Amino acid sequence: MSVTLDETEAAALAHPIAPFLRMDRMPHIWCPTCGIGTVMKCYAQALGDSGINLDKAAIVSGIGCTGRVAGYMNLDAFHTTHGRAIPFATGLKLGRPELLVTVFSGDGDLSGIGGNHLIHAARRNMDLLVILVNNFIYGMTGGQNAPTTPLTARSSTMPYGNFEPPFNLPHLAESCGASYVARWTCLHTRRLTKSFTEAIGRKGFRFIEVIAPCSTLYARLNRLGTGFDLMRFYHDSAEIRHGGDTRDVGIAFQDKIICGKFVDEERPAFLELMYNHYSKVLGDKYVPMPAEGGWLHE
Ligand SMILES: Cc1ncc(C[n+]2csc(CCOP(=O)(O)OP(=O)(O)O)c2C)c(N)n1
Ligand code: SF4
Ligand SMILES: [Mg+2]
Repeated sequence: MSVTLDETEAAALAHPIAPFLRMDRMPHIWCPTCGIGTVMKCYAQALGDSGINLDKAAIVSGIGCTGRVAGYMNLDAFHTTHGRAIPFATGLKLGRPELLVTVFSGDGDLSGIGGNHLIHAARRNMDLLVILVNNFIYGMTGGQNAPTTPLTARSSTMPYGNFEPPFNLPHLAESCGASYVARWTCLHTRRLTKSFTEAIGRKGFRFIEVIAPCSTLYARLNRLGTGFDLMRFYHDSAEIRHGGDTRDVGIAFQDKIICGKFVDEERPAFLELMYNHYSKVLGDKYVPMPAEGGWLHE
């Protein structure tokens, strides 16, 4: 039986995730078996599960293959400059405190060029949900070494294997002050969706790292097979350790991947701290930012 293009398009539009996506922007740019689309699908599903009004959700990405996500989501979306998604999102959250502001970007974007913003947003317990897709490499620009490339793994700029120690991102986020820290792979679609849904409902700096294959560059340079082979590897190598000590969750090349929710603490978040402080020192003179933004809307 042959399927026509019209039938394929109709089936795509009828998909439960379609209302969360800008279907007019499909097909997406990602390579077959790249993991980013799966992570985006889990996020869309979590938005639906959380019941949030989509007019109250905004998404901010930097540059990279993962950075394309903002452009595909049917939300108020901002595709910002490389490494600057977190400061942009911070400004947005301060100006429109009632919004759920999600940063969705890559390991290079958020922990390389944007690493300084990452640590300071965590330190402030800024009210942001940060989803970092870690494919161990700079995907979009040709597979250069990233701050997440495991020791000995090959990249286009380390053809004889990486000798720079990589970041252990959950530990970095926790030690800087993040109040929610989790890691999953894109094979763990149900757990990942649940984690996103849970984090949507929290305040403060919520950091979720998702290990996902760059099947075109990282897998090819390291002869790891196809994206499907990587999914099999995730299946065999992932170990779930809720509450695990983040000091022990660093990733070695083709070794086990510790997943789970590592941190979930109730701590005063940035907006709450700011409100309490100014209310105390300024009293009635303090006018907090109202919902729907401030003076720009008067
Ligand atoms: C200021 C600046 N420097 C460098 C680049 C080139 N650049 C674009 S994307 C990227 C790396 C993205 O890597 P990552 O965030 O891991 O995303 P991925 O493509 O792997 O999803 C780089 C270096 C740029 N666009 N702007
Ligand atoms: S280059 Fe890698 S990260 Fe980018 S779309 Fe292709 S598989 Fe995904
Ligand atoms: Mg990357």
